[in-house]
Amino acid sequence: MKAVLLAVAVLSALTAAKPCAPDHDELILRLNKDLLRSVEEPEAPPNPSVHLALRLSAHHNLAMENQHLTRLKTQLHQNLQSSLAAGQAVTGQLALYVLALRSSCHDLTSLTLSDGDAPEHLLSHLKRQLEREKEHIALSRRPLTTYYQYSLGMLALCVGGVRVSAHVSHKLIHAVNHGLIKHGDSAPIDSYAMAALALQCLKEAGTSVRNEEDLEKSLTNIKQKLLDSQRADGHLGNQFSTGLVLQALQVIGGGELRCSAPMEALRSDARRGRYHSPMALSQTLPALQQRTYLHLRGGDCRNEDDSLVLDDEPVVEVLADLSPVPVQVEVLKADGSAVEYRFEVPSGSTLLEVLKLLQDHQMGFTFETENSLWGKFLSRVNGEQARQTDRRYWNLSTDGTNLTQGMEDFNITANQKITIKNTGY
Ligand code: B12
Repeated sequence: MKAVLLAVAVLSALTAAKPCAPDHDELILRLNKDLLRSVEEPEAPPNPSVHLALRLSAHHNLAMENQHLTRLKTQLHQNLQSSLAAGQAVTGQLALYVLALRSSCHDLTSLTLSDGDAPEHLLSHLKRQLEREKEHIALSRRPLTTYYQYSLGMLALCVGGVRVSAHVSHKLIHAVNHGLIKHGDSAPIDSYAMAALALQCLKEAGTSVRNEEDLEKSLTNIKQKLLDSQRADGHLGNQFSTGLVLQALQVIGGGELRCSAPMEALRSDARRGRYHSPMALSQTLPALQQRTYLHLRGGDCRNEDDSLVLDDEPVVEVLADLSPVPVQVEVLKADGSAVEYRFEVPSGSTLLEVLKLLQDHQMGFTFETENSLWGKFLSRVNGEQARQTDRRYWNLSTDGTNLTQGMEDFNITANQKITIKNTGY
């Protein structure tokens, strides 16, 4: 009997230790280095989401992470200061900044911002931003920004050790339980994931909410939505939401995830080099390492590994196929008027390059972009601005399918019709 028990114990120990993917550690190391390399780019503004992911990782380059922190405390800090002074809503960016500082165990009370009055701590500003968002929800059933940013704000307060008011949390719980979280046509899976992280943080911190049962119900509802979002290829939502959704499932109890189909989908994307934008990497790497934003609550930044070094990037010679491909670009304005352009572009061009070529061809097409953490966001086309303040944006689709990447990342490789449509959300 003893021998049988021993055999079972040895077998289960072996199964537990067996990695589900033999290249798992190698993949993580590669992604970690790619992410670290992105902060070396002199032109790229410091990115709090990237900082968070670097800090949540098991391997570090402490000197480079410190330099990046300094850049966040100067450049991002100044940007936030200007936006606040101009009265803009900065909930999401301020929240990510707070989380980034927390991830480096920076004293949150040592930094202040001013919106015109006396300087105040970051967390006080964040509380005020959330109050404004909450009042906006009460008036128009929508936050000033989005529920994604609202949740990020709650998460950052919670991780920063500040109590989130029951009025503020109630608005998110209510929105989840009544299906009020929407962004245009796309299923707001990323937003549900962020809401789960925020609400679970409150639950774990023992923060009082208006109704405990409603909180539990909202977490159950989100869990069901996240599980239902699994596609045949393993992704939860799409390839860019899977990382955040895995983080959320990890904290709200989504079962064994290490060897799950969604985790394998992430690894498979990573192997094929599909996460090259720093933002995409930053939202994928923590999930691959089974680390979540809630781990920031307990981190003390002591005895950290400092072994991550950047080796010279291998020079990969890409024999580009620059043969021309025909492309159609259709612009649909808010009043329903349509204009179409047909021309040829070198195969592999990004949508941004296509639009630049079109603008240079002087066919009457013009466009402008705004910078964001995800890169260039198309904001104005043929003189018409799709304003986020009016809840409109230029939606991008190809042959009737919504793009899952922006203009800097999407490549044209075949004869395609791109539609740019002024859309409400
Ligand atoms: C809310 C949201 C939107 C809203 C933003 C409006 C608003 N007032 O917030 C709307 C509906 C406009 C939108 C549009 C698009 N989005 Co969007 N969006 C998000 C979401 C859920 C949250 C972004 C956020 O608030 N971040 C927090 C704040 C603090 O960061 P921020 O950088 O300051 O946020 C701004 C930018 O993120 C920008 N933005 C939003 N989406 C996108 C997409 C791209 C490519 C760029 C460059 C910028 C951008 O709007 C935010 C507010 O100003 C993310 C989910 C995620 N995982 O990040 C997807 C996400 C970023 N979006 C995505 C996509 C694909 C798009 C579209 C290209 C969809 C389409 N087919 O048209 C368009 C952008 C088209 C364009 N004109 O360039 C993808 C990007 C994937 C990738 N690899 O690039 C994500 C990750 C969703 C997903 N899982 O697929 N989006």
